[in-house]
Amino acid sequence: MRTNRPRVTTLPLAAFALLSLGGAATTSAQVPEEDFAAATAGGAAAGRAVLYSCDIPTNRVGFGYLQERPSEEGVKAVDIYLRLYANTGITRGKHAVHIHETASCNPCGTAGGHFDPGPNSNTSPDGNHPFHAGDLTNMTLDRQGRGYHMMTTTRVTLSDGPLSVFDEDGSAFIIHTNPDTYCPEGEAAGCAGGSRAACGVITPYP
Ligand SMILES: [Cu+2]
Repeated sequence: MRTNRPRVTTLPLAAFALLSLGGAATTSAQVPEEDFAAATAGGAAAGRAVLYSCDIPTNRVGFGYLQERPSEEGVKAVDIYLRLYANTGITRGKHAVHIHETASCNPCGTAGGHFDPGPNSNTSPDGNHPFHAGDLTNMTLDRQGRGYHMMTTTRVTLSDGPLSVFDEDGSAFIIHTNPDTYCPEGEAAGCAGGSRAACGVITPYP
């Protein structure tokens, strides 16, 4: 299987800036990946993850960026951007995306359940879904298995605090094989996306 590693990446900040200006949602702003460091130099907490295939763990299949918006609020807004490359073996269509509870991808099962800190924590992947802190929205891949995904969550933080993804054992993104149904009937096997297709440990960035 081939791993596609393009030379340029799409800068999430640029895309969000376009959105906030009222422009059409677009991910066309192409800048070198390294420029993300400059864009986050303002001191906002940020994170990144390199995504690897769960079937062939040496295959890099994409990446993710996270950036917390500076604010004095106890609950923060975190912008998340994910990209999956073409031809990685991950199929077209919708795929569940979550933050899982442990910074481990070898194998993907070691990422554990869904990130859900707090006194009522319930990390069961198919139970307590979609109420976990780490539950995110589906991403859609095109015919070649390529996709971009942007979302904003207020369920987690990157800075210190009770909702931080950088807790004692860290956190990881998981892209699942199937779509997330958000489990409308309650706990049902596979309702949160089933088996794991890609995994990326989230690390502070830069
Ligand atoms: Cu998951």
